[in-house]
Amino acid sequence: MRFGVVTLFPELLDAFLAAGVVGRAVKNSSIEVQLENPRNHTVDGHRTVDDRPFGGGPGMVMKAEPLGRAIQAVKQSMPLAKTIYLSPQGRPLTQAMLRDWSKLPGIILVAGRYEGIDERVIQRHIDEEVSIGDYVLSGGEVAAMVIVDGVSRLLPGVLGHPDSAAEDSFGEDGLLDHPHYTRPEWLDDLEGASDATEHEDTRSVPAVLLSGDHKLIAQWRRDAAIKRTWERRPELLANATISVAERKQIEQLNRAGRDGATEPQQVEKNEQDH
Ligand code: 6GU
Repeated sequence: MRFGVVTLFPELLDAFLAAGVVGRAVKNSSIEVQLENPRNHTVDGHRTVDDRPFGGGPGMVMKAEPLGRAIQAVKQSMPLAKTIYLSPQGRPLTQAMLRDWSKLPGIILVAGRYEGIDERVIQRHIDEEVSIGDYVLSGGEVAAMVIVDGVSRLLPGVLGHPDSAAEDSFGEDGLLDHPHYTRPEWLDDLEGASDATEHEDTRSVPAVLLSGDHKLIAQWRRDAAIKRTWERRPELLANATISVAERKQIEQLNRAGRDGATEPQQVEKNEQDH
């Protein structure tokens, strides 16, 4: 898979492309990343990449010509790539989109800075505008890294274990992940540790995980994933792959949640922060 990233700050990606899962994917040529700086596509002495917005107002806008030339330079080396502009106005990113894109030969990611980019660049060069969430960042570079990471780890041979990507939270089944534990079996109280969990055992590991009974362990993990999704992201259950028996389990949780003393869940409307 080939990635192109068009950015005024290519150095922001250097450490990201050198470390961890993505770093390994670069080193073993599972992915190839071309960084292209619009600054290198200016023709004026000041190497100007931004200008004041027509119509007035605060902030600056990325100029069309250097940005357009940088995108074209990347397209030349990856003619079959999909070109994505990162902005809060875009379509919200999902795991399903990352899965689709992992089958493409190439992805060109255009990171804006300032108040935005000249709209004509979007009209001429962009296949899709994508947002990574309902908040505002100073530029698209972090979002570009999100996409490079999320797509790369879905490529064959990039993760160590072939099941690793399939067993993720938001894997094929659309559920959140179950909790994870490793050694030691018993964790002593630490000086200064939080007492916010006084009603929960934060020292031991659920006994079933030490039982060696793989069928029972798989069942516990499945239950835990469903319970967590129900508690934290109930709206995901509508599209999750769930058996009839598990649907009944969820209805049971809903009844207990309504009648019992547990926290009421919020399903109707998301909180707005203003
Ligand atoms: Cl993709 N870019 C920027 N600049 N801000 C964002 C975003 C993208 N997604 C959410 N906020």
